[in-house]
Amino acid sequence: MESNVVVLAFRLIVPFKKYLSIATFLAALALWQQPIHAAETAQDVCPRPQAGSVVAEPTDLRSQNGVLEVTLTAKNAAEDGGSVRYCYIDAEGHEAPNLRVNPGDEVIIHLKNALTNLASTTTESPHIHSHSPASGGPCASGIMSPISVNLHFHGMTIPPVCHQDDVMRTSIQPNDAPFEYRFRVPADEPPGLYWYHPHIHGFSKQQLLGGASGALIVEGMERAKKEVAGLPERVFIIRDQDLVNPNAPPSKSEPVVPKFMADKDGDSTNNGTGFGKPAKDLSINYVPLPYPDYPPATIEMKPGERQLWRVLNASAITYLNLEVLFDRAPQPLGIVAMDGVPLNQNVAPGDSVNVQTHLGIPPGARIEFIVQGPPEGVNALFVTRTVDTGPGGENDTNRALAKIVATQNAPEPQSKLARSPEPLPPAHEAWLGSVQPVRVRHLFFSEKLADPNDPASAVEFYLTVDGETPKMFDMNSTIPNIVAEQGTVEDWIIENRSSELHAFHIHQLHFLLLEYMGRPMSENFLRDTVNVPYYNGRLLSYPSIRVRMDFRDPNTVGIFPYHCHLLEHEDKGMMGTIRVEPSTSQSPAETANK
Ligand SMILES: [Cu+2]
Repeated sequence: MESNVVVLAFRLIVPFKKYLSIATFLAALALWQQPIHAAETAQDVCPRPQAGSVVAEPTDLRSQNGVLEVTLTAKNAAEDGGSVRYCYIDAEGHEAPNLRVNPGDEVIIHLKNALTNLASTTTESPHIHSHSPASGGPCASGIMSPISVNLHFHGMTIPPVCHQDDVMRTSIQPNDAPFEYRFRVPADEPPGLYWYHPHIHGFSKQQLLGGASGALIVEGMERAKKEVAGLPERVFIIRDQDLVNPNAPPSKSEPVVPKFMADKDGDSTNNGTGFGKPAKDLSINYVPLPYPDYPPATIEMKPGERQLWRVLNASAITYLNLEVLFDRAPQPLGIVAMDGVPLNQNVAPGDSVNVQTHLGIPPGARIEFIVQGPPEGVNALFVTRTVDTGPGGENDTNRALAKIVATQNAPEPQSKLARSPEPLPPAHEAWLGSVQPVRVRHLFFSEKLADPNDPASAVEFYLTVDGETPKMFDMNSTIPNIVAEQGTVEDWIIENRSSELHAFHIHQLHFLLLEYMGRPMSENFLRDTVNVPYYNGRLLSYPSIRVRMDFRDPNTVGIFPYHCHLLEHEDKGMMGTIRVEPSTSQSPAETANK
């Protein structure tokens, strides 16, 4: 069955021509990220494992008596190649800890900004504003610089206000006092994998590439999916980063990419072959997987053991297409949740576990699935296959993430799901698919060269409400692009008029994918990030998706963004804002209570 979008979204479309280059922008960025000569190295500040290491689980920080209180410090340091590492460190020095909470818990995070300005003192850095009391403080300044920091709790239905999940104005500067985030996990937040990352517009890509991200887990998956009760669980965070060996030729074991498909800087734009130089290196729980040989990390499991794998694509721009291979044969993976939402919670009885052999995951998305470990002695790999991102997209190559080693001596995973869980109460809201939308909106992704006559000029990125003139998102704009009303649901049709993939994401809520490329979908789960296929120049209409947006939760009231989750695109303008106004009518439930 190809009806599942996990498969559909990545059906190969043969690229025809490539013409967009991001190299100019990358080079310009690198110019002011000059290495500093300080006693502390990047390895001291944000330590990272060696290539080939055993994949270690991030440290678990669990809520106690209904409260999770942690201190996170944002740090950075220049690497030799000119890239900058970023990390969030907890009070004990653990990098990117897993924040584990229960529905209804209170979360308190003291966020300290210990970022240093790594720009050369002789070069003026772009967009860096000095912080002064006049700027309004962390809740109002809106300062967006490479040394500003904040937190977005991706996927969580919590209010878009300062100290909770606002990213439009909230910005903490290096000299600010520790900033307090304090919010309550909604009692009905679906159990699953969410994540935290900085959302400093203009600098998101750079901070994510540097490694600033971590997992936020709402406990209780076993209460929604009895199939995972008692299973050991693993959290795998796939991040991307600048190439460690940017000038290396491809590995000799790879087929040669025909010259006409290679980009002028090597291979960093999509050549459609699955080989050649990728746009970015990947890492798994910070174990680097550097081009050109991609030495895999190591995952140890007991032979034949079943585990729940929770995989977060925390990449800034790299798509994943995950597979588990035993002696080169793809293995069945039992999907239980997407984007933090368990499958089939609200609809009529049906398949509870969706079995697939490959899993397409756009940047920002998460997938949780049951894996059975290999028997001892079998050559097993966890890989990502190439993704055709379109002629204008990045080259996301085939590569191994980890070899899976079956051994009786494998350590017990540090976290296990409860064996006899109490089932979750039934949802109190109607399934989104059965609610009548109050309106249909049309939006589109598009791109334009800043100078149409110069193919080397910068690319501008737009996400536009149909009927308006495309323009790059302006952080200073106070007029929302869309106004909606709490308590309603809307259908949005989102087109892609560009020659590369984009990943649509909206804060504060989940949506239901109704149509993909004009074909109706029957998904029994919700998403917060979805791939939008690219235009190949030959189709009679632009590729599109149709999603049902859910504004029923009172926590969606306020102003928040929607954007492309390829963060280079977001940083360069592919974003808009929505204002959800309080409901003007009483909900049927409120009326019934009177
Ligand atoms: Cu995009």
